[in-house]
Amino acid sequence: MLGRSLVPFLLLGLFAAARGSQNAQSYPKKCTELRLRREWRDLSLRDKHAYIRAVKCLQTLPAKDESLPEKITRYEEFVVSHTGASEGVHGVGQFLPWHRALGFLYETALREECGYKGPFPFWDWPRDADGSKPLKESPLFDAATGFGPDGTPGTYTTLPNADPLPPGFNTSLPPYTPPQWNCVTSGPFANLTLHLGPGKSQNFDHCLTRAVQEEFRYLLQTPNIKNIMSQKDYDSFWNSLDGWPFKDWALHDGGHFAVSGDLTNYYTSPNEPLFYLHHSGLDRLWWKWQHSKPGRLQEIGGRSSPLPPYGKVTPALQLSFGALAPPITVGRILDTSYEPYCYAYP
Ligand SMILES: *[C@@H]1O[C@H](CO)[C@@H](O)[C@H](O)[C@H]1NC(C)=O
Ligand SMILES: *[C@@H]1O[C@H](CO)[C@@H](O)[C@H](O)[C@H]1NC(C)=O
Ligand SMILES: [Cu+2]
Repeated sequence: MLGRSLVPFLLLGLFAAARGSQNAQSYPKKCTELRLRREWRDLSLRDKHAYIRAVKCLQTLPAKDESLPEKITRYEEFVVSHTGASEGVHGVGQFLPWHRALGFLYETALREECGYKGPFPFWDWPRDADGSKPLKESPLFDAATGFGPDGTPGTYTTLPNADPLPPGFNTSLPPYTPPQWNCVTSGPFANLTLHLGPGKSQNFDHCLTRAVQEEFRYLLQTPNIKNIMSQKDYDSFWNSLDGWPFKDWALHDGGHFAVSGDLTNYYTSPNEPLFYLHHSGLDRLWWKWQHSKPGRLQEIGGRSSPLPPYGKVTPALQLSFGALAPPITVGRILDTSYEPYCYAYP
Protein backbone atom coordinates (compact mmCIF):
# COMPACT_ATOMS: atom_id res chain seq x y z
CA MET A 1 0.00 0.00 0.00
CA LEU A 2 1.42 3.35 -1.00
CA GLY A 3 1.84 6.09 1.53
CA ARG A 4 1.41 4.04 4.70
CA SER A 5 4.14 3.47 7.31
CA LEU A 6 6.52 6.18 8.47
CA VAL A 7 6.91 7.96 5.17
CA PRO A 8 3.75 10.09 5.43
CA PHE A 9 4.99 11.61 8.67
CA LEU A 10 8.22 12.54 6.99
CA LEU A 11 6.29 14.04 4.07
CA LEU A 12 4.02 16.01 6.36
CA GLY A 13 7.04 17.52 8.08
CA LEU A 14 8.45 18.61 4.75
CA PHE A 15 5.06 19.97 3.73
CA ALA A 16 4.97 22.22 6.79
CA ALA A 17 8.44 23.50 5.91
CA ALA A 18 7.53 24.01 2.25
CA ARG A 19 4.35 25.88 3.17
CA GLY A 20 6.27 28.35 5.27
CA SER A 21 8.58 29.25 2.43
CA GLN A 22 6.07 29.12 -0.41
CA ASN A 23 6.58 32.71 -1.46
CA ALA A 24 10.34 32.65 -1.13
CA GLN A 25 12.46 31.38 -4.01
CA SER A 26 12.32 27.77 -2.96
CA TYR A 27 12.39 24.83 -5.32
CA PRO A 28 9.90 22.07 -4.71
CA LYS A 29 11.32 18.64 -4.05
CA LYS A 30 10.43 15.53 -5.96
CA CYS A 31 8.30 13.25 -3.78
CA THR A 32 9.96 10.14 -2.41
CA GLU A 33 6.64 8.29 -2.36
CA LEU A 34 3.24 8.81 -3.97
CA ARG A 35 -0.14 8.13 -2.42
CA LEU A 36 -2.56 6.46 -4.77
CA ARG A 37 -6.03 7.98 -4.86
CA ARG A 38 -8.93 5.56 -5.25
CA GLU A 39 -12.42 5.44 -6.69
CA TRP A 40 -14.94 5.56 -3.82
CA ARG A 41 -16.18 2.00 -4.35
CA ASP A 42 -12.60 0.66 -4.36
CA LEU A 43 -11.93 1.91 -0.83
CA SER A 44 -12.07 -0.79 1.83
CA LEU A 45 -15.14 -0.70 4.05
CA ARG A 46 -12.89 0.44 6.86
CA ASP A 47 -11.49 3.32 4.81
CA LYS A 48 -15.00 4.35 3.71
CA HIS A 49 -16.10 4.60 7.31
CA ALA A 50 -12.88 6.35 8.30
CA TYR A 51 -13.26 8.87 5.48
CA ILE A 52 -16.86 9.75 6.39
CA ARG A 53 -15.84 9.98 10.04
CA ALA A 54 -13.02 12.38 9.14
CA VAL A 55 -15.39 14.59 7.09
CA LYS A 56 -17.80 14.69 10.01
CA CYS A 57 -14.86 15.51 12.27
CA LEU A 58 -13.99 18.57 10.12
CA GLN A 59 -17.66 19.55 10.34
CA THR A 60 -17.44 19.66 14.13
CA LEU A 61 -14.06 21.38 14.52
CA PRO A 62 -14.17 25.17 14.85
CA ALA A 63 -12.84 27.34 12.03
CA LYS A 64 -9.22 28.41 12.45
CA ASP A 65 -9.98 31.90 11.16
CA GLU A 66 -11.23 33.69 14.25
CA SER A 67 -12.76 36.51 12.25
CA LEU A 68 -15.50 34.13 11.09
CA PRO A 69 -18.72 33.78 13.12
CA GLU A 70 -18.36 31.25 15.90
CA LYS A 71 -20.67 28.66 14.36
CA ILE A 72 -18.59 28.37 11.16
CA THR A 73 -16.77 25.04 11.17
CA ARG A 74 -13.36 24.03 9.90
CA TYR A 75 -15.14 22.18 7.06
CA GLU A 76 -16.93 25.40 6.14
CA GLU A 77 -13.67 27.35 5.87
CA PHE A 78 -13.16 25.50 2.58
CA VAL A 79 -16.60 26.70 1.47
CA VAL A 80 -15.61 30.27 2.39
CA SER A 81 -12.46 29.94 0.31
CA HIS A 82 -14.42 28.60 -2.68
CA THR A 83 -17.06 31.34 -2.44
CA GLY A 84 -14.40 34.03 -2.37
CA ALA A 85 -12.49 32.64 -5.33
CA SER A 86 -15.45 31.42 -7.36
CA GLU A 87 -15.84 34.22 -9.92
CA GLY A 88 -12.15 34.01 -10.78
CA VAL A 89 -11.63 30.24 -10.93
CA HIS A 90 -14.52 28.99 -13.09
CA GLY A 91 -14.76 29.42 -16.83
CA VAL A 92 -10.99 29.97 -16.93
CA GLY A 93 -7.79 27.99 -17.57
CA GLN A 94 -6.85 27.99 -13.87
CA PHE A 95 -10.08 26.11 -13.07
CA LEU A 96 -8.21 22.80 -12.83
CA PRO A 97 -5.11 23.98 -10.90
CA TRP A 98 -7.20 25.95 -8.39
CA HIS A 99 -9.51 23.02 -7.64
CA ARG A 100 -6.56 20.63 -7.47
CA ALA A 101 -4.98 22.80 -4.79
CA LEU A 102 -8.24 23.20 -2.84
CA GLY A 103 -8.83 19.43 -2.87
CA PHE A 104 -5.32 18.85 -1.63
CA LEU A 105 -5.72 21.38 1.20
CA TYR A 106 -8.93 19.58 2.17
CA GLU A 107 -7.24 16.16 2.01
CA THR A 108 -4.43 17.50 4.18
CA ALA A 109 -6.90 18.78 6.78
CA LEU A 110 -8.67 15.39 6.84
CA ARG A 111 -5.32 13.69 7.46
CA GLU A 112 -3.63 16.12 9.84
CA GLU A 113 -6.63 17.37 11.79
CA CYS A 114 -8.98 14.38 11.69
CA GLY A 115 -6.61 11.43 11.43
CA TYR A 116 -7.67 10.04 8.04
CA LYS A 117 -5.06 7.60 6.73
CA GLY A 118 -6.68 5.93 3.74
CA PRO A 119 -6.67 6.87 0.05
CA PHE A 120 -8.31 10.14 -0.98
CA PRO A 121 -11.40 9.15 -2.99
CA PHE A 122 -12.61 10.23 -6.43
CA TRP A 123 -15.76 9.61 -8.46
CA ASP A 124 -15.38 7.70 -11.72
CA TRP A 125 -18.79 8.70 -13.14
CA PRO A 126 -19.20 6.07 -15.88
CA ARG A 127 -19.25 3.37 -13.21
CA ASP A 128 -22.68 4.78 -12.37
CA ALA A 129 -23.75 6.49 -15.58
CA ASP A 130 -22.90 3.81 -18.18
CA GLY A 131 -25.14 1.20 -16.57
CA SER A 132 -28.90 1.03 -16.42
CA LYS A 133 -29.43 1.60 -12.70
CA PRO A 134 -30.79 4.98 -11.62
CA LEU A 135 -28.00 7.30 -10.48
CA LYS A 136 -29.50 7.53 -7.02
CA GLU A 137 -28.69 3.84 -6.54
CA SER A 138 -24.97 4.57 -6.83
CA PRO A 139 -22.85 3.26 -3.92
CA LEU A 140 -21.98 6.94 -3.35
CA PHE A 141 -25.52 7.43 -2.04
CA ASP A 142 -25.53 4.40 0.24
CA ALA A 143 -26.77 5.32 3.71
CA ALA A 144 -24.41 2.93 5.49
CA THR A 145 -21.30 2.82 3.27
CA GLY A 146 -21.56 6.08 1.31
CA PHE A 147 -22.56 9.72 1.69
CA GLY A 148 -26.20 8.98 2.34
CA PRO A 149 -29.19 9.01 0.01
CA ASP A 150 -30.98 11.50 -2.17
CA GLY A 151 -32.99 14.25 -0.49
CA THR A 152 -36.55 13.79 0.78
CA PRO A 153 -39.14 15.84 -1.17
CA GLY A 154 -41.13 18.32 0.86
CA THR A 155 -38.59 18.72 3.66
CA TYR A 156 -37.12 22.05 2.56
CA THR A 157 -39.37 24.94 3.39
CA THR A 158 -37.37 28.05 2.51
CA LEU A 159 -37.08 28.54 -1.21
CA PRO A 160 -33.69 30.10 -1.72
CA ASN A 161 -33.11 32.88 -4.17
CA ALA A 162 -29.48 32.12 -3.96
CA ASP A 163 -27.63 33.99 -6.68
CA PRO A 164 -26.44 30.77 -8.31
CA LEU A 165 -25.24 32.72 -11.32
CA PRO A 166 -22.02 34.65 -11.61
CA PRO A 167 -21.86 38.01 -13.37
CA GLY A 168 -21.57 37.84 -17.15
CA PHE A 169 -23.01 34.39 -17.72
CA ASN A 170 -24.24 33.50 -21.20
CA THR A 171 -27.97 34.21 -21.30
CA SER A 172 -28.42 32.46 -24.65
CA LEU A 173 -27.57 29.06 -23.21
CA PRO A 174 -30.36 26.50 -22.73
CA PRO A 175 -32.60 27.68 -19.90
CA TYR A 176 -31.40 27.03 -16.42
CA THR A 177 -33.76 24.67 -14.60
CA PRO A 178 -33.78 25.60 -10.93
CA PRO A 179 -32.34 22.72 -8.94
CA GLN A 180 -34.50 20.94 -6.42
CA TRP A 181 -33.88 21.46 -2.75
CA ASN A 182 -34.71 18.38 -0.69
CA CYS A 183 -33.13 17.80 2.72
CA VAL A 184 -30.93 14.74 3.12
CA THR A 185 -32.71 13.09 6.05
CA SER A 186 -30.80 9.83 6.54
CA GLY A 187 -27.26 8.56 6.28
CA PRO A 188 -24.15 10.16 7.79
CA PHE A 189 -25.12 13.72 6.81
CA ALA A 190 -28.78 13.48 7.81
CA ASN A 191 -30.19 16.88 8.73
CA LEU A 192 -26.73 18.43 8.74
CA THR A 193 -27.01 22.16 9.38
CA LEU A 194 -25.08 24.23 6.87
CA HIS A 195 -24.34 27.81 7.86
CA LEU A 196 -23.14 29.31 4.58
CA GLY A 197 -25.13 30.26 1.52
CA PRO A 198 -26.72 29.04 -0.56
CA GLY A 199 -24.93 31.67 -2.62
CA LYS A 200 -22.50 34.41 -1.76
CA SER A 201 -24.85 37.18 -0.73
CA GLN A 202 -26.79 35.37 1.95
CA ASN A 203 -26.02 32.91 4.71
CA PHE A 204 -28.78 31.13 6.52
CA ASP A 205 -28.86 27.89 8.43
CA HIS A 206 -30.26 25.22 6.15
CA CYS A 207 -30.13 21.48 5.68
CA LEU A 208 -27.85 19.76 3.17
CA THR A 209 -29.98 19.23 0.06
CA ARG A 210 -29.92 16.86 -2.93
CA ALA A 211 -32.32 15.87 -5.70
CA VAL A 212 -30.61 13.45 -8.05
CA GLN A 213 -31.47 14.33 -11.67
CA GLU A 214 -31.16 11.74 -14.44
CA GLU A 215 -31.25 14.36 -17.20
CA PHE A 216 -27.54 15.12 -16.69
CA ARG A 217 -26.49 11.47 -16.92
CA TYR A 218 -25.26 11.71 -20.53
CA LEU A 219 -22.55 14.13 -19.44
CA LEU A 220 -21.15 11.51 -17.05
CA GLN A 221 -20.94 8.71 -19.60
CA THR A 222 -17.89 7.26 -21.35
CA PRO A 223 -18.38 8.93 -24.78
CA ASN A 224 -18.24 12.39 -23.21
CA ILE A 225 -15.15 11.47 -21.22
CA LYS A 226 -13.45 10.00 -24.29
CA ASN A 227 -14.09 13.25 -26.11
CA ILE A 228 -12.49 15.22 -23.27
CA MET A 229 -9.46 12.92 -23.14
CA SER A 230 -8.93 13.24 -26.90
CA GLN A 231 -8.39 17.01 -26.77
CA LYS A 232 -5.03 18.01 -28.22
CA ASP A 233 -4.03 20.97 -26.05
CA TYR A 234 -4.70 22.23 -22.55
CA ASP A 235 -6.95 25.07 -23.70
CA SER A 236 -9.32 22.74 -25.50
CA PHE A 237 -9.00 20.18 -22.68
CA TRP A 238 -10.26 22.45 -19.89
CA ASN A 239 -12.85 23.96 -22.25
CA SER A 240 -14.26 20.53 -22.99
CA LEU A 241 -14.89 19.65 -19.36
CA ASP A 242 -15.86 23.00 -17.82
CA GLY A 243 -18.90 24.51 -19.52
CA TRP A 244 -21.89 26.22 -17.94
CA PRO A 245 -22.66 29.06 -17.40
CA PHE A 246 -20.24 30.51 -19.94
CA LYS A 247 -20.54 27.67 -22.43
CA ASP A 248 -22.82 24.71 -23.00
CA TRP A 249 -23.18 21.98 -20.34
CA ALA A 250 -20.09 19.84 -19.77
CA LEU A 251 -18.84 17.07 -17.47
CA HIS A 252 -18.09 19.45 -14.60
CA ASP A 253 -21.66 20.71 -14.66
CA GLY A 254 -22.96 17.16 -15.09
CA GLY A 255 -21.64 16.05 -11.68
CA HIS A 256 -22.91 19.17 -9.92
CA PHE A 257 -26.37 19.07 -11.49
CA ALA A 258 -26.87 15.31 -11.36
CA VAL A 259 -26.71 15.54 -7.56
CA SER A 260 -28.49 18.93 -7.51
CA GLY A 261 -29.34 20.87 -4.34
CA ASP A 262 -26.41 22.55 -2.61
CA LEU A 263 -23.94 21.05 -5.09
CA THR A 264 -25.37 23.25 -7.86
CA ASN A 265 -24.55 26.51 -6.16
CA TYR A 266 -21.84 28.40 -8.03
CA TYR A 267 -20.38 29.71 -4.77
CA THR A 268 -21.17 27.35 -1.90
CA SER A 269 -21.18 23.95 -3.65
CA PRO A 270 -18.43 22.56 -1.34
CA ASN A 271 -21.16 22.48 1.34
CA GLU A 272 -21.86 19.05 -0.22
CA PRO A 273 -19.12 16.53 0.75
CA LEU A 274 -19.52 14.89 -2.69
CA PHE A 275 -18.00 18.07 -4.17
CA TYR A 276 -14.53 16.72 -3.40
CA LEU A 277 -15.16 13.34 -5.04
CA HIS A 278 -16.50 14.97 -8.20
CA HIS A 279 -13.58 17.38 -8.32
CA SER A 280 -10.94 14.73 -7.70
CA GLY A 281 -12.60 12.83 -10.57
CA LEU A 282 -11.96 15.88 -12.78
CA ASP A 283 -8.45 16.20 -11.35
CA ARG A 284 -7.84 12.58 -12.28
CA LEU A 285 -8.84 13.18 -15.90
CA TRP A 286 -6.46 16.13 -16.02
CA TRP A 287 -3.73 14.02 -14.37
CA LYS A 288 -4.25 11.23 -16.93
CA TRP A 289 -4.27 13.74 -19.78
CA GLN A 290 -1.07 15.31 -18.41
CA HIS A 291 0.62 11.88 -18.36
CA SER A 292 -0.68 10.73 -21.73
CA LYS A 293 1.90 12.53 -23.93
CA PRO A 294 5.35 13.99 -23.30
CA GLY A 295 5.27 17.74 -22.60
CA ARG A 296 1.72 17.83 -21.29
CA LEU A 297 2.75 17.84 -17.64
CA GLN A 298 3.97 21.42 -17.90
CA GLU A 299 1.36 22.56 -20.42
CA ILE A 300 -1.02 25.24 -19.19
CA GLY A 301 -3.06 27.93 -20.90
CA GLY A 302 -6.53 29.23 -21.47
CA ARG A 303 -7.99 32.57 -20.51
CA SER A 304 -7.34 33.82 -17.00
CA SER A 305 -10.59 35.78 -16.69
CA PRO A 306 -14.11 34.60 -17.57
CA LEU A 307 -14.97 38.07 -18.90
CA PRO A 308 -12.99 40.48 -21.12
CA PRO A 309 -10.16 41.37 -20.99
CA TYR A 310 -9.46 37.64 -20.91
CA GLY A 311 -5.71 37.46 -20.21
CA LYS A 312 -3.80 34.22 -20.44
CA VAL A 313 -2.90 31.64 -17.81
CA THR A 314 0.84 31.16 -17.29
CA PRO A 315 2.74 29.16 -14.65
CA ALA A 316 3.44 32.44 -12.84
CA LEU A 317 -0.25 33.21 -12.21
CA GLN A 318 -0.91 33.39 -8.46
CA LEU A 319 -3.98 31.64 -7.13
CA SER A 320 -5.62 32.79 -3.91
CA PHE A 321 -7.41 30.80 -1.24
CA GLY A 322 -8.39 33.64 1.09
CA ALA A 323 -7.60 33.01 4.73
CA LEU A 324 -7.47 29.25 4.13
CA ALA A 325 -3.93 29.08 2.74
CA PRO A 326 -1.20 31.27 1.25
CA PRO A 327 -1.37 31.97 -2.51
CA ILE A 328 0.30 29.44 -4.83
CA THR A 329 1.47 29.88 -8.39
CA VAL A 330 -0.10 27.70 -11.09
CA GLY A 331 3.36 26.33 -11.92
CA ARG A 332 3.59 24.70 -8.48
CA ILE A 333 0.34 22.79 -8.99
CA LEU A 334 1.05 21.16 -12.34
CA ASP A 335 3.05 18.12 -11.29
CA THR A 336 1.62 16.07 -8.41
CA SER A 337 4.87 14.12 -8.08
CA TYR A 338 6.38 17.22 -6.45
CA GLU A 339 5.86 18.24 -2.87
CA PRO A 340 3.56 18.90 -1.23
CA TYR A 341 1.17 16.94 -3.49
CA CYS A 342 2.78 13.49 -3.76
CA TYR A 343 -0.17 11.60 -5.22
CA ALA A 344 -1.11 9.64 -8.31
CA TYR A 345 -4.27 8.16 -9.82
CA PRO A 346 -5.08 4.73 -11.17
C1 LIG B 1 -23.46 31.75 -25.72
O1 LIG B 1 -24.04 30.50 -26.04
C2 LIG B 1 -24.43 30.40 -27.39
C3 LIG B 1 -25.20 29.08 -27.55
O2 LIG B 1 -24.41 27.97 -27.15
C4 LIG B 1 -23.20 30.50 -28.27
O3 LIG B 1 -23.56 30.42 -29.62
C5 LIG B 1 -22.48 31.83 -28.02
O4 LIG B 1 -21.26 31.87 -28.71
C6 LIG B 1 -22.20 31.99 -26.52
N1 LIG B 1 -21.67 33.31 -26.26
C7 LIG B 1 -20.56 33.50 -25.53
C8 LIG B 1 -20.19 34.93 -25.28
O5 LIG B 1 -19.87 32.59 -25.07
C1 LIG C 1 -34.21 14.41 9.89
O1 LIG C 1 -35.35 15.25 9.84
C2 LIG C 1 -36.51 14.57 9.38
C3 LIG C 1 -37.64 15.59 9.17
O2 LIG C 1 -37.44 16.74 9.89
C4 LIG C 1 -36.89 13.48 10.36
O3 LIG C 1 -38.03 12.78 9.92
C5 LIG C 1 -35.72 12.51 10.47
O4 LIG C 1 -35.97 11.52 11.44
C6 LIG C 1 -34.43 13.22 10.81
N1 LIG C 1 -33.33 12.28 10.69
C7 LIG C 1 -32.40 12.11 11.63
C8 LIG C 1 -31.39 11.04 11.39
O5 LIG C 1 -32.34 12.80 12.62
CU1 LIG D 1 -15.61 25.26 -8.00
